[in-house]
Amino acid sequence: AEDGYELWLRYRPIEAARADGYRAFATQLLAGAATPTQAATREELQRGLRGLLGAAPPLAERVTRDGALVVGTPASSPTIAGLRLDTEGLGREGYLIRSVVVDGRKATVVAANDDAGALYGAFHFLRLLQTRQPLDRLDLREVPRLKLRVLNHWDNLDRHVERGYAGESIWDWHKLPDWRDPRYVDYARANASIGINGTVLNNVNSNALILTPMYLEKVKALADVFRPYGIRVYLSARFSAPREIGGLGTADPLDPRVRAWWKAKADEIYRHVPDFGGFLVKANSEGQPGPQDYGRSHADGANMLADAVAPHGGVVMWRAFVYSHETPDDRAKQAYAEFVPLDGRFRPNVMVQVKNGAIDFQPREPFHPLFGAMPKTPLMMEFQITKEYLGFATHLVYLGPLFEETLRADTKAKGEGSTVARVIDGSLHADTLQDPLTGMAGVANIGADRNWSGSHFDQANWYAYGRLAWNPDASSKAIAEDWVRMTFSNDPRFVAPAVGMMVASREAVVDYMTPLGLHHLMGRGHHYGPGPWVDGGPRADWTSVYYHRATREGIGFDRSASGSNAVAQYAPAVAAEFGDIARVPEPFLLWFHHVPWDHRMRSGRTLWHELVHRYTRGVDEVKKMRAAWDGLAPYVDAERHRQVAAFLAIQEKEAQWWRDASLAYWQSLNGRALPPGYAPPP
Ligand code: GCW
Repeated sequence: AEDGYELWLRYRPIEAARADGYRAFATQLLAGAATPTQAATREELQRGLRGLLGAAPPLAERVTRDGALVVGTPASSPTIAGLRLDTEGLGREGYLIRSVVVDGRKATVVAANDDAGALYGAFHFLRLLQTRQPLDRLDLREVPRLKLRVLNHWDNLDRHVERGYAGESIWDWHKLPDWRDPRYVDYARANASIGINGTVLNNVNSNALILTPMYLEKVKALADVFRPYGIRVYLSARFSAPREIGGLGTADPLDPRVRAWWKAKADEIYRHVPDFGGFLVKANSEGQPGPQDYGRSHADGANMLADAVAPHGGVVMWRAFVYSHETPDDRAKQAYAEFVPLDGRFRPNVMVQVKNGAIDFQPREPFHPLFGAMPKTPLMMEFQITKEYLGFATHLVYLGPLFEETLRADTKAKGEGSTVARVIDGSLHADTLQDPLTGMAGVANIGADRNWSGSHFDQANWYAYGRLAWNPDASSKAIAEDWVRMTFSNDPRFVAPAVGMMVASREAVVDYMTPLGLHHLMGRGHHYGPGPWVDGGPRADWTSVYYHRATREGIGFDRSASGSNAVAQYAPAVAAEFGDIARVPEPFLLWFHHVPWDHRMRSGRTLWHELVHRYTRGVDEVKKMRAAWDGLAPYVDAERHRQVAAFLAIQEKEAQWWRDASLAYWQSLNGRALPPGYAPPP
């Protein structure tokens, strides 16, 4: 059935007219199987080529025909050793793909320094066929720009995934360690195919049970499945674990008993999982325990854990997503206020993991002010792949443009061109940080649904995340095109419209949910559907009115010098731009300013008219997406076509709901009519 289980690794037969051309590049396969990673690589190539070309090429020890495919490392392959390729600078994970001549025969070589690189190169070679690229004259060289490319699973150990919209968790803890669901292998293959090399198994709102012997057996079983695919396992550590499962009366990071407990715990984990990656920690945020409970800093907490894993080569990913209702100031300012004073105080095996924006995974946020502001601390990007605030699994929203927009944003921390991508890849602060850890985390959208992600198009968000973690300067549009070709069809009549839908979908959701810098106006708690009227309750920053501040006169959060002055957390050139109502980019207008309804926009419309226009434009865009998808029926199997179409119908209905409910609420405050031409539907 076309249920989406195979993701982008479908390997369906290449159309007959072109298949022979490709067969000429896979007449023999030279690939070892001396290690588990080599075996996995060879198996993937055989599976892929069998599917794409009808038969896997015969295995060979030497190149004896034109069209051989040679995969491996100088150590695993005498043929590759003989080619004396320049593999310097490729590291463990980089690779070359080259058209070469071996003993007078034409061949394609996928070469790396290490098995992991060869595995990634093999997936890349398959992708060239899957996307119908020419294979003559190949000269590709790929090295990942970030060292740690990890998924964060918000798994609660009971099959429930916090903010998961794709069914239950794929981690079947109850049946582990003895039953290893074959799906774990497919999960590892999919991740390896896009270069993901780490996975944090459990929720950042962590349950200390994961650190008990019973669970460590299960963690070990998963790590054993993932290891051949170059994927390391990490765990979210609950800061109060020494009290909860360690029998200590305290979790104070400076208490020697606490330090000894974590050291022993780390040693125990490494006995189960010798290549354990390390810990992810959410501390002193949203009620989670942390070092501040003992008057200690984030650095004290992170460094204690870092010291425990350092002898084993482990790392600590310490989250900067901190906010607490005790802080009366603008919530957007808290992370910067707590972390910038700690710059330079973290151990080298600590990374501070920063969400893309300062609030919380909104459809659009300006880049987080911490990027560029901690030149002595490695900062890791945290994106949310699961669409908590973007319509869950039913709304088609391709997140590639969102990720790309953040990565390309210019922090101007060291003048023009100081992009967020250059902060996280370490190049911007090379003078203050030598060979730092680098990385990106993505909050996974994966669950036990047959299609993994809750919808077919949400698979693209997992895919794009991986590709951008490998190369943060990649084009989200080009990635969408690869994904469409691999997942659906190479027919140009399908590719261009499908990519067009995806690329337009992000701006559409911004328009129909939170245009012009509005944010956090979703229903309380579940975050689904409009709730700009949400007020009252336990804390101010769980209301919508806190964020939009709309009155009869105007709307928006004044974060300029006359307001919370959050703009001052950016580099001066950026602060000057964001803080000036005349210069702020309009997509961030109401993020940074409280603006009268009659404010004149660049379009010539008043702010009120512009808002109405944008909400309406968002709905219209979804209508266009629906129409485009209807026209694509001839190129897609009925099963997937039908589900996408049904979800788009939901999205259109709900885009209209967002628009109508939001506008009606704003009208209840400003008493204004809808401009002519924007009347509500009968
Ligand atoms: O996005 C918010 C979510 C919480 C989440 C928190 C966080 C894991 O609403 O569900 O908790 O952020 O990132 O820690």
